[in-house]
Amino acid sequence: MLPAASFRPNAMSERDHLRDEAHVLFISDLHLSDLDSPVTERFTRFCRSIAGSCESLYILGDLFEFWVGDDTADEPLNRHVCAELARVRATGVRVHFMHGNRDFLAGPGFSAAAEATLLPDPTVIDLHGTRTLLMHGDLLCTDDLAYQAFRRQVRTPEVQRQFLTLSVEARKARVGQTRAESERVKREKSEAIMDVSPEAVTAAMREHRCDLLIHGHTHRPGRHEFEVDGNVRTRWVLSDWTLERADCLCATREAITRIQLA
Ligand code: LP5
Ligand code: MN
Repeated sequence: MLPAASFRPNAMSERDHLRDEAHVLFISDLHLSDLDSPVTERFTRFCRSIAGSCESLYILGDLFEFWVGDDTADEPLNRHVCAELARVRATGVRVHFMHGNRDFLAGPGFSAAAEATLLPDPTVIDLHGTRTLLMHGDLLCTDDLAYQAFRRQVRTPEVQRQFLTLSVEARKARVGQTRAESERVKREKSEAIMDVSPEAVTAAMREHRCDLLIHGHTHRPGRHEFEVDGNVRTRWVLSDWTLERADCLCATREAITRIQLA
């Protein structure tokens, strides 16, 4: 049984942590956008370092800066990322991918190219005996009403179908406009609104009967412990990957540890 609230300081080396077949790794928010960027290089090194050495890798969304359709799976960056994941899978590591708000159009074409299983958001897994709730995290930002309205709209099959009828170039232009508008609107939102709502966290953990939650999206890496209905619950927030920082969570049978990769 994994003690959900336990934390072990990062005393071992990154390599030691990654080399154990019972390890389960979690990453999110890499926002990969450029084949030649240092962040993509770090992702490549990460994939090669975990090959054959852990049980599973969970990618909890926003692996890509954006994914405008599976017909772009052959573009250089996308092809590289999918090939690296497929190589990881070929060494016996199960690769799971949950959509983020940037790459929710990754579908069967992505899944086949990366040999990754697509997970719904939310998903409950058995993590070494502990029921664990996995989410991208955006669904928990319930105070961000404008975003939740936007999310509902772009997650409808009809809107997606129409978007996918556009040329790849037109889709990218549309994403560029939406990104610019999103950045403009975000400047007017408070930090609190763009974080998860504690009530939404509690409700999700209650509904799914989980004492442990792992998510990304907010780019506010942390570990939060709180009590609900007399139980201690733990929420781990994954880090985004930038030039300055990147990490993964590593769950062994004994503990969950944050491994700094940058
Ligand atoms: O992404 P991040 O973390 O910076 O911000 C998010 C929320 N923003 C978004 C928008 C995405 O960044 C845009 C890119 C999506 C790519 C998807 C590809 C496929 C599209 C397919 C369409 C069918 O998710 C942001 C949150 C923030 O997280 C924190 O949680 O606040 O939410 C917003 O900014 C949304 C705005 O509040 C409302 C919507 C503005 C966009 C309006 C569209 C205008 C289009 C212009 C065209 C002329
Ligand atoms: Mn996100």
